[in-house]
Amino acid sequence: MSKEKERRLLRVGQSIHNELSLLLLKDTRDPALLDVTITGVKMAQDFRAAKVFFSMLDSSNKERVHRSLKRAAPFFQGKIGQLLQLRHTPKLYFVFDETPEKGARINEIVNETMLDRQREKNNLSIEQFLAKRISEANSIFLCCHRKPDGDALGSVLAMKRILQLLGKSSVAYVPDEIPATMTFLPGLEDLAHTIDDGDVPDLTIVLDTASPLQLHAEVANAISQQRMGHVVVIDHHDRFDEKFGHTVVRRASSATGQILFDLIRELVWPMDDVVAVCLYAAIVADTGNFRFSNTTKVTFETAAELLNFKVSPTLVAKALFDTFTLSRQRLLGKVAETLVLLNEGRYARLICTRKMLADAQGSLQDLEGFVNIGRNVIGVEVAILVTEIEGGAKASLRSNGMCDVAAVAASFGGGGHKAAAGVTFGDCSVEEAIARLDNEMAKLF
Ligand SMILES: [Mn+2]
Repeated sequence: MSKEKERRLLRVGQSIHNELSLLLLKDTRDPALLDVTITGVKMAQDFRAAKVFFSMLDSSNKERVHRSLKRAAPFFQGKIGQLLQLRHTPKLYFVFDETPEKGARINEIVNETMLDRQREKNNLSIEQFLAKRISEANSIFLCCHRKPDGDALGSVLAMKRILQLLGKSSVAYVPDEIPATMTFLPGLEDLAHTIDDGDVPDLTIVLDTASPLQLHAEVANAISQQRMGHVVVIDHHDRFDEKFGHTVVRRASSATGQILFDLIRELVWPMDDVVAVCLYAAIVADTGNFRFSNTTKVTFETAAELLNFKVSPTLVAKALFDTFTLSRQRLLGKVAETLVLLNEGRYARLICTRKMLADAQGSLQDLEGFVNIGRNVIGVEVAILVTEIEGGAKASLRSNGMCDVAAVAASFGGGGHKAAAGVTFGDCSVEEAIARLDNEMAKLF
């Protein structure tokens, strides 16, 4: 076997090892699998099969655990296939690890997978541990990322209501101004806009937030100074590297609202019309009204369940997606008029000048989504919106998935994904920024 192939086998094996460890922590519902540790993965030479070695703190019920793992193997294979995007998803064969010294190493490995120590001692799942923390807490603080979107705000309001139904009062801190699109959400009047410095909560639940950098600074500071009690993070962003929160419920769900819905089921939390509206809004917001690629069968099943409560899909969709300020509508007309197609109609460009903004009495927030005016034209592969800002310009770049606009943004020091990126030009006129962007975009074809 070549050295290169040997390395690849090891690498794939290690990735499967990591992903399976996380899946066992986060995605498994089977209580028999709670204290299973993956101790090693050995790939077959053709990459089509993998032997997965497992061990347990208490090996007396290893037969039962082995059966559970075999049953769950197709589920794990499916997840591994999605996560690693291999040409062939290897078939997983679970093998009990007989090596005696492996037992002694288990605690070490368990720590590596970020298991909460206390939960480990009590042999609770993360979710059970969360329920225990909540029932023990006398004061609970809720928050989410700055400039909350529908998922963040809906999740905070749903969590506050669930706690209330559990007989727990809480402080939900959202000091941001709530956009008109979200004022229909129930419970906004109970949000806190200031933090009481003297109060140290027992428990803080951070929703829909991948990193403390996304929090309001006063909350992030209080957390880093350990003034927020035990910190729980409930989130769906794909950021496993972030060491943030004492207890982390992070799942690959469409929305944080979806995770809360699943937790309600798993932990038998109460639910009412208020919780249902908030969760429905959260899911609709993050799936773009069931249009984005994160929309799955589970999304629709969850929505159907939520419609058993007093929820109006029409009202929620109209509020979130068809509610605009007058200035935005005026700007829409002005910006649409600037649309030009270049490079045989494959590149669409839109402009918004400061004068247009001033004439419409609009703000930069009004421009959200305008780049799609260009991208949605038949035949267009990439679109940009160039916006004149004080002392420079900025641009949003979108592609239909075939061209990599992140590379274009990167060439000007910007960033983003293949299909959506952004860049800011300081010290440069809007005309100059356009010329430079046109030049770079032309290289894509
Ligand atoms: Mn979200």
